[in-house]
Amino acid sequence: MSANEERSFIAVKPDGVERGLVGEILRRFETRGFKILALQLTHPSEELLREHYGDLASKPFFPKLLAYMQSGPVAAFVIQGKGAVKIGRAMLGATNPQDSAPGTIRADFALDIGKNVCHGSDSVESAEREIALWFPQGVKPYTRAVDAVLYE
Ligand code: RTP
Repeated sequence: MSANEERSFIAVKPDGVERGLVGEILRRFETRGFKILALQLTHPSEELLREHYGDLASKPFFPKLLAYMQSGPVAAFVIQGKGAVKIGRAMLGATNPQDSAPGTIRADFALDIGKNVCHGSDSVESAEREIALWFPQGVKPYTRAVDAVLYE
């Protein structure tokens, strides 16, 4: 996979969907130059969420997190492009919106860590694991003429 083909899994959590932020969040990734590779509105099962957040199972906030993530649909999507994981995380902002830098999604749209609007993969390895988990049907690559203009 070339550097320009790096992928990240991004999700607008139920509070973000409820508040009508899906379009705004997608727009930020699209206008930055990322290719939207997959896109779906889904009601994640407890099983999927336990797998997704496996490393957090022992945390005291885990039951609250499961309930939050099942409180409504999640808009799940895959972005592709140079630096997708690192830039994706930077665009979301710090996990706790109280610490998120101005201009990031969480700083612009959230106040509380338990309602922080969005998720983004934290490494290339977790991105590939999360994409396989949320899109078991697979993600089909496609070419865009604009990439010839976007990258040097
Ligand atoms: P995410 O996976 O959602 O992108 O968040 P993250 O990597 O930045 O943060 P992580 O530590 O993996 O936490 C996952 C999600 O759990 C909720 N959380 N609540 N103290 C709390 O109440 C607390 N800590 C974390 C947040 O929704 C966080 O995004």
